[in-house]
Amino acid sequence: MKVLILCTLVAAAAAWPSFSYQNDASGDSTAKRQQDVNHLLDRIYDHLHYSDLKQISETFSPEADTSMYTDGGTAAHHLMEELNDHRFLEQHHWFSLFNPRQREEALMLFDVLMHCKSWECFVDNAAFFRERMNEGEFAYALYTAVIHSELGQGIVLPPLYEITPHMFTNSEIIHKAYTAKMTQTPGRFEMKFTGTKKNKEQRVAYFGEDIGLNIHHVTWHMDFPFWWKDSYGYHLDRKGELFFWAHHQLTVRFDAERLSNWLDPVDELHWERIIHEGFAPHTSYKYGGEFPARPDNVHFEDVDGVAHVRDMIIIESRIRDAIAHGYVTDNHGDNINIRNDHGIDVLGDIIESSVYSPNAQYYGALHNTAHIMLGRQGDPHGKFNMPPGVMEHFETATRDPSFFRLHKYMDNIFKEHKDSLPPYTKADIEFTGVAVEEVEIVGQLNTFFDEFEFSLGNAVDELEKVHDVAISAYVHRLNHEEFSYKILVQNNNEGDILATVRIYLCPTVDNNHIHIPLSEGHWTCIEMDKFYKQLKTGSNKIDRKSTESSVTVPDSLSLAELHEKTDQAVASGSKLDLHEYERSCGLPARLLLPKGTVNGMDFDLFVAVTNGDEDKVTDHPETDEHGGTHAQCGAHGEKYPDKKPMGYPLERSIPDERVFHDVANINVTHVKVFFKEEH
Ligand code: CUO
Repeated sequence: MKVLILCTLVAAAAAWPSFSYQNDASGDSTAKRQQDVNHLLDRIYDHLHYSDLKQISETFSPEADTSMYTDGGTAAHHLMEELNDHRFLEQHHWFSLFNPRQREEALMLFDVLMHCKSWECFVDNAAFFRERMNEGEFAYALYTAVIHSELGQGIVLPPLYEITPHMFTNSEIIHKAYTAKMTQTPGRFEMKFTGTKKNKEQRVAYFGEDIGLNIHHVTWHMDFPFWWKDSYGYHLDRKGELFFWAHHQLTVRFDAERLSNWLDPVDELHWERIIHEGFAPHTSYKYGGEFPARPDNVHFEDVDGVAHVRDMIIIESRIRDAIAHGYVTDNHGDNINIRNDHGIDVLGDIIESSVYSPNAQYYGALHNTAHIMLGRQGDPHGKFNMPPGVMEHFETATRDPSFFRLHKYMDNIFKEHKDSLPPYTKADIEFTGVAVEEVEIVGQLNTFFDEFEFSLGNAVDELEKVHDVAISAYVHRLNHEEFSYKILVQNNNEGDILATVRIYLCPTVDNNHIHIPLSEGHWTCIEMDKFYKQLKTGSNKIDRKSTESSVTVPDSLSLAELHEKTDQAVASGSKLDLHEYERSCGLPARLLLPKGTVNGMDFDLFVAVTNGDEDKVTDHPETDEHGGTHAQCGAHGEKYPDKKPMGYPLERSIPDERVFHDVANINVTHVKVFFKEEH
């Protein structure tokens, strides 16, 4: 069995793309490719506005020259058959990735784009099918193909909240935008968080409804799609573990926001108990009406055509059984040992479930099915012909408090597995000769709400005789002052050594002001940063800025900025380098700190400096950027740049926290996070 796994890994590694050029095979510059993508996505619900693309869409024939594809035109032929048979979902209709047929259609186009040898083929097919396919399917296929095709290297995808604003904006604001357009009156509208103060959950709506967080979440699922097959070109390294870790971090962040707002941690979902929180989304589809609401305290209902509640309980117990046994059974009847570092990756694939699941027949798709079950509780038998719920779209799911209940539930299953592994010993976590002597925060851990504006230009329809007017929404977003860490490390070894520095922020006091010991609190720590550092002999001072965190990404460029920079580069023939914006997956940098409280919320800053030579996967780990957001989003097309389990060394049970206090290479410093009402 071991030999077989190794062979598979070697084969997958050989297929990884190089992702290393500025121009594609046909010589198209990054600027031109970026401009094509900007134009393809511009006013997505309307016909193409740019004459070159418009002409392509009218004259191009996807099957005329099959030598432009790496599969001899098989995918294009398949898609054309569906088109000619009039089987496509109509335009001006909602699209949900969880709808199997709609997903299949979007992936047929994705498949065509992934098989293009040149950018010309890519853009010709995109223009052709944009005019003929459902807009949501088209946008999904284009986004994922730009992310995963080598031809998309260097292209920045515009923020989805400006391409499909309905999925990110309250219905009230969208109505105001229409009025502004029809009355030709420019408008700038304040978007408030959903609900009223009568609902305690509204206190933390700023987190689940943060448009940057929504982008991180939806893009994570595009970077690591559950439908991904390695035949698309390469293997997504540690996808199952990343599913666990990225969502574990969303869960602990949400709980830290709750603590900041005098709320208890979120409780887990339970199939046989009521769903406590209802949700009224106040959000509408562009086409398809209002997102359905769910009242408080409903019992889980079977959902016609999806699953019985009983199925979910059975699947859960099969997974828990596997954890208790320490192995899963694959679809050939062979056992895969999960009581090791790799087990979490297998479990992630099983629980989501993704195509990587070794036995989806037996272990089902607990997470994906749960999203649909929760999305449909307002109309479980389809009596009212309601469109899918917010839980059935990754861009809207975190708005619903049941999202965090669901993910707490799955997080606890992952914890059951992590608790089944032996705790780390002193020898495991020690870094001989290395001591972290002091950790200091330079600056203040101060948070505040900022005001952010984004365009609603794409929310309203295009009309020939009605001119565009400036329409935007502004929202309040959690932000923080920039700070940096000063870490003094003594290296008593002879010569330079490579270190991995991991920084976590762990709440230390619960909502009743009871101290949380590390034996419990280790599971609630927020990952702040992870990086490699070469240590010279003697004393070392590490200065690391909050903005350098490998967990976060900077604010996206607006659509207008993206158009402007691109058009300038194309017009002047200059190089377009937007690489710092290339990854949209990653927590927005301004969300790095939880809100905290006015009087200061207590945390332990946990800094572990361990042996980097044991962790590295490349020769120059200190200078490799790995896309800058690798901690929870991996590195595109590359191995995850850290061999240790995600969450190391805090992810296993800690029955005796003295093990951590006894090693010199781990430092715990008490800090407070202050929320500034006036900033
Ligand atoms: Cu991200 Cu449930 O996995 O939404």
